[in-house]
Amino acid sequence: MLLTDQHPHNKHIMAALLGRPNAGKSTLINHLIGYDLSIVSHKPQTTRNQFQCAFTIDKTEIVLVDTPGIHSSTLELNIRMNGQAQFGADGVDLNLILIDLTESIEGQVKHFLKEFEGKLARSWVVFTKSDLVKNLNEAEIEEKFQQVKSLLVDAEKYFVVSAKNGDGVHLLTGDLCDAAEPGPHLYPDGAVSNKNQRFFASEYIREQAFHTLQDELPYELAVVIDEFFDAKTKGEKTENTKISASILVNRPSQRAIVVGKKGAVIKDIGTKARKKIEAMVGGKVYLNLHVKVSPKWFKNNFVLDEIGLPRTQKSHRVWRKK
Ligand SMILES: Nc1nc2c(ncn2[C@@H]2O[C@H](COP(=O)(O)OP(=O)(O)OP(=O)(O)O)[C@@H](O)[C@H]2O)c(=O)[nH]1
Ligand SMILES: [Mg+2]
Repeated sequence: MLLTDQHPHNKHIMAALLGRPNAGKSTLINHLIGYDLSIVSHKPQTTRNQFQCAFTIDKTEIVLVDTPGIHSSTLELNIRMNGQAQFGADGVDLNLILIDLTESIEGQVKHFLKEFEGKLARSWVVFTKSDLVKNLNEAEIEEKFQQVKSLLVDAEKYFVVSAKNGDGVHLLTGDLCDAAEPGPHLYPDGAVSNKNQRFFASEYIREQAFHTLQDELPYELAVVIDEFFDAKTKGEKTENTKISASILVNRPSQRAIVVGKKGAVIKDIGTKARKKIEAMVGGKVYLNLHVKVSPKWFKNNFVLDEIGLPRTQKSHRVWRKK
């Protein structure tokens, strides 16, 4: 569809969701678009790449940018993740600053401002996880907002939401629709993201690794898709989608944990990830997983580029493959 073929009353707004790790950015996006597109876990730093997710309400298209949570680290992987959050906020109409009501407000905003001081466009504050706070009253929330405003002076207004039970979410979407400007939709044909199925396949494998593996291991692990063959119909026979992926770990001992006894752990990760990928592609998937030791992959320029994390201005000098 050509942009000029669109309905003359179409409206559009793009907003970046920003905040500390675990603030609930990806969960809120999934709640709004109506299914589990973005990966979520109770561990911080789950999201590594920024990407867009689109949905429409009447003739208004709302494009939300999911971003990695802002955190302090000198590790190249983490520097690039913070860079992704900045990149995600670049050129948007609005920033939604997500603040977890169960954590210290000041701590969250101060950390966040270290990366974003002076770089933010228009911002609204979204207090999240309201279902976890008992007897929340308006005066308390107003006080918290004033606390935020003392650090983030341009914050225009606030919302209180729960992505778990949907409380307050309609007020946010209502105001997003009101703030949208007349203009063409970026995703007129119903696509939901600027990332492809190959990207989400790698995310769904990593998500299961995050859920299954303990301690620091998920942070020392990356997923690279080696081959992705779409399902093809030949005559009456539809072939399965075939995916080969490598799970990279830092040390040989980690490889043994990810593989598990007689391959039990990798099999479990693969089965769960395959089900989610099948739901995404709408057909059968043959998923082949390998675990590879790639020492210090999180400092390796080649690997970081491969997983969609380009260098930032704060990047270290990093290893290059000769
Ligand atoms: N009870 C409750 N839990 C929530 C809510 N929103 C998010 N969570 C939980 O909070 C944890 C973190 O959620 P995510 O959506 O992954 O947070 P995030 O901000 O995307 O985190 P990063 O990707 O690490 O930056 C998960 O365990 C979610 O289930 C909420 O409204 N209520
Ligand atoms: Mg996330």
